[in-house]
Order: sequence, then C-alpha cells, then structure tokens
Amino acid sequence: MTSGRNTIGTVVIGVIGNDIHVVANRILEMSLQSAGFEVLNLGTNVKPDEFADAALEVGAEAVLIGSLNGEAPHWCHGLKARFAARGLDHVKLYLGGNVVTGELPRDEVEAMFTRVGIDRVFYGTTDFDALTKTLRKDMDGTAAR
Ligand code: B12
Repeated sequence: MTSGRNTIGTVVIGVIGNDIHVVANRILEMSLQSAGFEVLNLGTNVKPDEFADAALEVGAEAVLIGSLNGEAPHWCHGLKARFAARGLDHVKLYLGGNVVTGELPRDEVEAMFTRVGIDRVFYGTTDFDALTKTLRKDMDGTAAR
C-alpha cells in the first residue's frame, strides 16, 4: 500500500475466487495509484470475506474486483451481504474482467451482476482512465447511477 498522504480515497482491489490471472490486477493497481488513490491490492485468489474484511480494516470507499476465469457469477453471489454484515453498505462494489464464461450481450451481463448488488460492471476490455474518472465521481458523490 502506498503512503496515506494526499490521496483522494482508499480502495481495495483483487482477483476473486480461485483465479490466478494477475496481469490486469497489477496494471489496475498502478493506474489507480497514479490517479491518486490509496490502493490495498490483495492480489489473486481472494475470497469474498477477505475483500469485506480488508475494506473494513482500511476504511475503503470502493472495492474493485477482477474476475478473468469465468467464475464471477458464482463468487459474486451473496457478496453484497458480506459487506452489509460489516456495516459497509456504503462501499461501492466494482467488478471487471471476463466476468462470464464465453460471451454474452453486455446489458445481460450488467443486469446479472447489478441484481446481486454490484454497483459498477465493466465487462471485457476496460479503459482504466475512464474507470478512475467514474471512481472519482463515485467518491465525491457526483456520479450518475
Ligand atoms: C495469460 C493467461 C493465462 C495465464 C495467467 C498467468 C497469470 N498469472 O496471470 C495462465 C496460463 C496461467 C492461465 C490460466 C487459465 N486461464 Co487464462 N488466459 C490468459 C490470457 C491469454 C491473457 C490474460 C491477460 O493477462 N491479459 C492481459 C490483461 C491486461 O487483460 P485482461 O486480463 O483481459 O484485462 C482487461 C479486462 O478484462 C479488464 N479487467 C481485468 N481485470 C479487471 C478488474 C477490474 C476491477 C476492472 C474494472 C476491469 C478489469 O481490463 C483489462 C484491460 O482491458 C487470456 C486470453 C486473452 N487473450 O485475454 C486467457 C483467459 C483469461 N484464460 C482463460 C481460462 C479459461 C483459463 C484457465 C481456467 C484455463 C484452464 N482450463 O486451466 C486457467 C485459470 C486458472 C485459474 N485458477 O484461474 C479464459 C477465460 C474464459 C472466460 N472467462 O470465459 C481466457 C479468456 C482464454 C479463453 N479465451 O478461453 N491463463
């Protein structure tokens, strides 16, 4: 984690489940740090409770979850409740990557995950600059739903 001074907010990132794809996770960490966020990177193979525990520990305003191996529907089920159980309903949950197996229409994928409490779904190739802009707006309360 970087030094806590002069940052615009704290976020937790990681790759959920039994997922070892690490490349985007490292790039995302660097993008967020250079955009001015304080980042706790949990790395790969992160279980749902570990995300929630880490968010509680560092007072994160958002948790950015990667999933590349197609298992996101399984791992995201019940995720929001784990945050709620720790009094973290306000924490924004972002999900990105190859979040389903194979390819599905984007709106179908977004609906699948918003139904289980994910606030922002980024399906497939993602512009991390655009992502950090959305994150910034979510943190200062000016984002559109
Ligand atoms: C390298 C690689 C591996 C390496 C991983 C090495 C490592 N430690 O990282 C190895 C060989 C180990 C591997 C293993 C497996 N892999 Co693999 N792998 C890839 C590959 C070729 C490249 C991934 C990569 O690094 N891309 C570069 C990064 C920068 O791009 P990216 O990961 O796509 O990330 C972008 C977006 O997804 C998004 N994004 C990613 N993370 C996040 C997070 C957030 C918060 C946000 C907002 C956005 C976001 O933004 C990024 C920039 O656009 C892809 C195919 C491909 N060409 O994409 C398959 C791929 C991801 N693998 C796949 C699979 C199935 C597997 C295995 C299950 C194969 C197997 N049967 O064993 C295992 C998984 C084992 C496990 N436990 O997870 C599938 C997933 C299929 C799906 N989801 O439908 C893919 C898509 C290949 C395919 N076409 O079938 N893999």
